Amino acid sequence: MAKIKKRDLSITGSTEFTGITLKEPSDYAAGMLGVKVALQHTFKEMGVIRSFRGLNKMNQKEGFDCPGCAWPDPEKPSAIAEYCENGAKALAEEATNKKVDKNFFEKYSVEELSRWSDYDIGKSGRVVEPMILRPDSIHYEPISWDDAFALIAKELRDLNSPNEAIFYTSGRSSNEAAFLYGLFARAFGTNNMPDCSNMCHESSGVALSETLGIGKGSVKLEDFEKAELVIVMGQNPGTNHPRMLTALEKCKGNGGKIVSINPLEEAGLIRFKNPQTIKGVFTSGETLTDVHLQIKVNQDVPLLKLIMKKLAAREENGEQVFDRNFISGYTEGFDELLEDLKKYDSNSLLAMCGVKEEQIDAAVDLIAKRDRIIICWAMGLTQHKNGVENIKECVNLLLLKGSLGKPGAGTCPVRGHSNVQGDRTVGIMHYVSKDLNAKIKETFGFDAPEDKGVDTVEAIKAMHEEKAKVFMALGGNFVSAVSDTEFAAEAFQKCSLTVQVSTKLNRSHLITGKTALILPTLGRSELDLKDGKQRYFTVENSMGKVHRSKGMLHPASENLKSEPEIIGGIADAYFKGKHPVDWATLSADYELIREKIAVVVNGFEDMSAKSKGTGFYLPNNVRALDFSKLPNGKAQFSVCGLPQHQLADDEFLLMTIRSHDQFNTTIYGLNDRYRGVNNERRVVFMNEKDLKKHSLKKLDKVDLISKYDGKERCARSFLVIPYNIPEGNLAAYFPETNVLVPYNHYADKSQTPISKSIVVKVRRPS
Ligand SMILES: Nc1nc2c(c(=O)[nH]1)N[C@H]1C(S)=C(S)[C@@H](COP(=O)(O)OP(=O)(O)OC[C@H]3O[C@@H](n4cnc5c(=O)[nH]c(N)nc54)[C@H](O)[C@@H]3O)O[C@H]1N2
Ligand SMILES: Nc1nc2c(c(=O)[nH]1)N[C@H]1C(S)=C(S)[C@@H](COP(=O)(O)OP(=O)(O)OC[C@H]3O[C@@H](n4cnc5c(=O)[nH]c(N)nc54)[C@H](O)[C@@H]3O)O[C@H]1N2
Ligand SMILES: [Mo]
Repeated sequence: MAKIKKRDLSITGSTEFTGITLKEPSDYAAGMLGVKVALQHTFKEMGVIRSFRGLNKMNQKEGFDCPGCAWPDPEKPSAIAEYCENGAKALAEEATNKKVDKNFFEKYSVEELSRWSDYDIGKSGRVVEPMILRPDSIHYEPISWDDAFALIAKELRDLNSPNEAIFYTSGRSSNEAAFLYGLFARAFGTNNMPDCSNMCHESSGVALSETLGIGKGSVKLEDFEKAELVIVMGQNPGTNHPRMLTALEKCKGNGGKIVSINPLEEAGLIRFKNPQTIKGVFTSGETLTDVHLQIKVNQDVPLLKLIMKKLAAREENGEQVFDRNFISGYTEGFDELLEDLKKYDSNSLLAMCGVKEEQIDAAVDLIAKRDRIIICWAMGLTQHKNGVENIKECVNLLLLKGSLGKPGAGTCPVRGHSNVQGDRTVGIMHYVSKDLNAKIKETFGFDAPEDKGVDTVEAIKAMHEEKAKVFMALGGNFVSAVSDTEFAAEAFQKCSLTVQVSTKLNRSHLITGKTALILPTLGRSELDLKDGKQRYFTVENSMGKVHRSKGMLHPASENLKSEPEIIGGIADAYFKGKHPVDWATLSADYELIREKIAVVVNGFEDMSAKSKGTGFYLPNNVRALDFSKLPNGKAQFSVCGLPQHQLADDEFLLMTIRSHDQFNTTIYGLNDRYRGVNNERRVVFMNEKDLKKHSLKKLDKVDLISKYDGKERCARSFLVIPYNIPEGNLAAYFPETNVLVPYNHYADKSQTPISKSIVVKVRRPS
């Protein structure tokens, strides 16, 4: 193969249009069309028999956990199907029959592949053997597992300090794999453990820890049946958590109400046609949202302040709106909150959020008269400069109403990846936990490092400054998922080694360090056999419940290893038997890993037995109304400021969102069915008035430009779509728009990128 000096890569792939057609946006989610689309995807990728074998076991007891989102399974899973359209697509993507092998890489160079779109890269199939990209080559070639482990061990040994290595995790790993990975990083000597939740619910974790003493939500699935009111903020459940619609439907069926707060009128929040009910199949389905507040992007704090002012005014007029007993018994900071609210002028708040006052009054009326209230939220709240305060303001409202620690009430940050919460619980974090370190010392006999590691933002910076040289990822697609694609790609390419433990091919295999390894692993749905016996993993869902997941489909190749085996292989090659942990034995025996988790991590005692059936809940102090870890033993009200955006007349706030046909950077297809867009991802949704103002017509071609700290960034070639979105706001899909997000602009305290409020201009290409 030809010697090369520099790989000539395309950092962002193809920007070609794919042939758009437009329809009216849908006013309902799911229905029989959803079932049809789900089966189309699985049949195409997996064939008919394998599709039904897989789908029948997904989210069932003794089956495997859906590799999609983290929404919990009901106590009694449906006998017909406990999965949604997008879960079926996630399975199709993982269990595809297509293979990426040595012939594939002989045929295509990394240079050539880098010019493909993310869709085409992903559709090439499952990686079936370990591959290496050597410094002098533009083609991956096979490598044996042992040689791959030895190479990683050597690179790690050559570092000047353990902090020159970074160990990233995406939220699909099991508890067992994540625990082992965290243990290895600490044994190696670093807390450099960024993870996808840094870009996701970190803002929720910070806000909830500071106000309620636990970085997780407090509701259980059954609370949706008991809730009188569910407020859904900054979340698109119809696409990203479709099984949540069943919970919302039950809430409505029991007389509950739903308020949605979103700049878009998402189909899933309007109406749900449950394909498993007669009503869903033969009628127009269940209307979900009672009041929709079409808020301007990032104006949730002004809206919540206005709602709380209106509630306080009712209370002053003698109506009993606040839960005074709860406030005096369990909280601190109530008077300061009320004092602060007085400083704001209601009309200015109203103008900021851009919602009609009658609608806000309708929501206030629903809130005033109810106390079993759940607030759900996702990326629409977390990915802003004030992401942490957005969530603290939600907590304020729940505290005023006493809507915590009782049935049908509480916080519900709706998690993303299927085990992102579990990975954090069992030790994937870049900060230091003294308790965890002490338990590790006691159990494994080594000292875990005591200096804070890097999160995703700091990881990019460290690689760019060449302070970190080895990057390893347990799943995910770091280059495409993080902000500032071009900067991140430069950072990656400065590394001496990048290692990806992956199922499918993605851009982080093409934009790489000088040497790159792809270590192919078993997916969730696949049979994991050891000495002829079927093994299982455990995962934690969005509501803190841990349960088993047991794959059963024939693996994509005989040459795959499970994640714990890969981690164990690297650790064993690195330590060569000179470490208190017997890595080879531990990584081969998941039961032994579970025994260790049970002693190291709080709440996992006896986990093997307890994880059977529907599993067990981890401890949650909010459910028990125990705030003893917080100042004065009380839940904390917070005084939050207003979001600050000084936009010029020709500037917009852009939110980067998911289409109905993707899982983060994995592109299932090119349609966004509910929003009426077919066969195209390079689109930007814009208000009709803004089109006129900028003399634009439907489907005009534009570039999107952001400028931060004097640096201009450009995302090329988008088609303008007139859409029901507030004036001054835009929406477009990620990861295509990640080139626009400056890596060094993020939420205060949580460092979550500002992916939902990027200041941009729209420019006609010259
Ligand atoms: N099928 C599928 N399922 C997924 C994923 C996927 O990509 N595909 N991803 C998984 C992951 S990792 C995650 S984190 C979740 C993401 O789940 P979501 O957070 O639902 O995903 P987004 O598409 O980012 O949608 C954000 C929503 O917030 C709204 N929004 C944006 N800005 C604001 C704002 O300022 N205020 C308010 N009130 N609303 C706003 C948008 O209009 C949109 O409806 O889904 C998980 N599940
Ligand atoms: N602009 C913008 N950027 C965003 C967001 C946004 O809303 N806007 N959202 C952010 C959010 S919420 C998140 S969570 C991140 C997601 O960031 P990541 O988690 O890093 O990205 P994914 O696209 O979910 O990763 C997909 C890859 O994971 C690998 N994979 C899949 N299953 C498995 C498995 O079982 N094991 C292993 N080892 N690998 C597997 C496959 O190779 C696949 O290509 O992106 C963030 N980036
Ligand atoms: Mo996420």
